[in-house]
Amino acid sequence: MKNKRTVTSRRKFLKKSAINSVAAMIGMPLVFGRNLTYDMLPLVGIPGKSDELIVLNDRPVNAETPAHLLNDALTPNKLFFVRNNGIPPVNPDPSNWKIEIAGEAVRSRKTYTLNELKKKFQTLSLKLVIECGGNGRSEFNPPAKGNQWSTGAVGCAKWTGIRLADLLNDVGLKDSAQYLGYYGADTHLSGDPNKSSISRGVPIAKAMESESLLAWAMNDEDMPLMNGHPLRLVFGGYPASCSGKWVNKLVVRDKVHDGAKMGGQSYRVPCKAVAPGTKVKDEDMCIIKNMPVKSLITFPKTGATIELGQKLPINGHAWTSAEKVIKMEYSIDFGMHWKACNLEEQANRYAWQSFAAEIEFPEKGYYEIWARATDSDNNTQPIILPGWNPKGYLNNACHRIAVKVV
Ligand SMILES: Nc1nc2c(c(=O)[nH]1)N[C@H]1C(S)=C(S)[C@@H](COP(=O)(O)O)O[C@H]1N2
Ligand SMILES: [Mo]
Repeated sequence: MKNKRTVTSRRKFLKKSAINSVAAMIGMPLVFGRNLTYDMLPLVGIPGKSDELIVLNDRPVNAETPAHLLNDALTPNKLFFVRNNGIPPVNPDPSNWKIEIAGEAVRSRKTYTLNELKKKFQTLSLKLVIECGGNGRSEFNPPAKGNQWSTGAVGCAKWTGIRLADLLNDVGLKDSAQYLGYYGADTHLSGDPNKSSISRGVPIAKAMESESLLAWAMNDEDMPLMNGHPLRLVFGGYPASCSGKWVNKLVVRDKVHDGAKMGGQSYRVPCKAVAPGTKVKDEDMCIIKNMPVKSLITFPKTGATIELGQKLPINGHAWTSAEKVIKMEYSIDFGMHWKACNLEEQANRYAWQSFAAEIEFPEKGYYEIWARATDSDNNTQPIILPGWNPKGYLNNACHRIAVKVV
């Protein structure tokens, strides 16, 4: 009992400003809002998000996009998936936002306001895919613990911000710089202010790539709170866990960053392939770097019915961490024969490329459409689950949908 009371008293009740901002979101007064704590935000759905997202967890919020809602060339903000490890900041203020650059490999620490970033550095926009390393986890057998993402922990948005390299060059790095780590303003699920929910990062070479961004806008709008408003990192081609949200501190390290979820089994896979179900020691696990080539059929929705003699148009997107996707194919006979799709040119590196095809079916019956992408490194998607790993990362198996021809 005593214990319980201490826990309760540590919970933070909503401040007036937060009550007002939630009320603004819902569009009506939150009458007993003062009785709510920060970890009990109202059940009105995920702020800024469509209720068509599939919610896998509400504490922390994790929601994915059904494949047929990813059909747009750029994923609309309200449909972009959400993967939180902790509790997002409430009502972060862009006009007061600061980011500190520290760590043992900077010449000297510096702090910038968001407004300074906007004024001082060149602004650019890039179309970049971010995909959670655990996307596709639900297909693992034996199953892997964690959010059971099917195919929808991925999206491609137009992100606007500055090059991370411009900022790091302005700060000045020592030769010893090896890794970039981030910290965000979200809080740990326990409420303990000294713990971060996640603090990952990327090797310094990735941080300095010209597509690595610190972004404040998404598809020409303010970024939704759930996607890191007002400032986040965006690293296409790497697991999205590297793309820190609500970032208020970056550290340039002279070794691999050792923040929360960098070690142990998190975002790491066996350095050498293991048999399904194998327990792997932490020291035999390696950090995930580049994400594999992948694609998704976004039209039609699985289960579609068409009449014999009609041509079925299909659409989707393909992406890779290699230079680009060079070939997209589909099969309607369970992988015995493959035909080419039309594949769009890439807007910029790490943007997804849309594909299309028109399919004719030989007779009435049940079909599956399988799709597979091949990238410029000559990697092709496998038909079944590739390399099983304990936490269920990096499933880039072909996407398949069902079609009935009547
Ligand atoms: N500060 C912070 N950054 C974060 C996370 C988080 O929980 N907190 N989740 C990471 C993970 S695991 C993923 S997959 C992506 C998800 O980005 P999204 O929610 O904008 O889709 O954000 C990453 N950045
Ligand atoms: Mo993730």
